[in-house]
Amino acid sequence: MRTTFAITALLVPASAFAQSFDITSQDGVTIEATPIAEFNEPWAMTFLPDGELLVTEKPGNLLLVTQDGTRTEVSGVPEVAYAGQGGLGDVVIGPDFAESRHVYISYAERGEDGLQGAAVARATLSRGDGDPALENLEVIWRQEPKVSGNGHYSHRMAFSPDGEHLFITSGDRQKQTPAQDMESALGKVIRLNVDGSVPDDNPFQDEGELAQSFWSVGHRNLLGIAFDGGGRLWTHEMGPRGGDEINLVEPGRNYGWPVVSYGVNYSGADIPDHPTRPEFEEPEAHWTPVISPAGLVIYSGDLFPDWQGDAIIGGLSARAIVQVDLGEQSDGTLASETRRFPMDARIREVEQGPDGAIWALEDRAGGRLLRIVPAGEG
Ligand SMILES: [Ca+2]
Repeated sequence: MRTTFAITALLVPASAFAQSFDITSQDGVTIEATPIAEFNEPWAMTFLPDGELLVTEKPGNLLLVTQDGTRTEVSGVPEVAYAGQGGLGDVVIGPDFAESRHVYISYAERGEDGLQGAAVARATLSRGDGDPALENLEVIWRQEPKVSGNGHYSHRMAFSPDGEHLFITSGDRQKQTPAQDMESALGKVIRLNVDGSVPDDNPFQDEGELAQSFWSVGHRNLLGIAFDGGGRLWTHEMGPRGGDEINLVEPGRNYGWPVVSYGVNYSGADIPDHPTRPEFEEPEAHWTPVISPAGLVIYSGDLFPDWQGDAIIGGLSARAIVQVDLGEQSDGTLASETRRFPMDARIREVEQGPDGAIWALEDRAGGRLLRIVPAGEG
């Protein structure tokens, strides 16, 4: 009988379990989420032009997923350093994907002496007659220097709206002070040409070769980066104990970590707030207690017309989807949390689907892919 039960369970399609559920924000807005598929430590996703998704799993798997949850493994992923916060990271498609089929992945890689660092590779996503594969994979960026530990790689990616440049978040690797060091790529936002070469119009031209790849400095752990409809670049980053931030990122600016923060160190030692040091950029909004932001999309769809231009952020410790208005606020900043939806799970990643639905990935083993629409429209 046991065998029969097991076989029966395997034959039931995943969609049979896809019971939609409603989530209501504290201000009474209700959304409806439908589970589409489950993953093992999903980390990032992106949509292809045909509406299928690429989903990464931190242990090193890349999956091609249809909107009804059918998954196919994509071969050709390089070996990743899977430990702690490290492993396979982000996935984005190239601006010219329709012609080139270029896919960019980020991941943690091992170096010598047990040291590790983030890397970004570009490959061609082949379909052909067989299973999907990454081909002609080429590493186009390596986070320098490799260091010990396996936290704060960041390695999230976004392309500029004109398709000319790739932006990569490079976390401080929990080493803090390198974020202010122009001879270290840790704690920076990186700007490259789409082939990985360094543009000659980046802001730090006279501070050494490595610094020529920097767009902004003084960052901690940035798990979200996105351009808004007006071409402005936004990132969020995790503070230490308190002090999560959303920042409008402009070239050549210094965002202050670890000299200033609205948080305090895990040791309990205070860190001066931003206004004490006007040479550093103030975040547009900050959170204490933290939300642990992961994943960022600036909404532009029609399903939630009132949300156009808002930032949608996954919250790990907040176990929520956090909506942030990006516009002139009464306190002079450009961002303010509007509402949050309690998801009863750590949210690792958010995306906007082709029809304007919001898609979210829960964190950790068994993390579900959720399709989210206004309540009653599922
Ligand atoms: Ca994504």
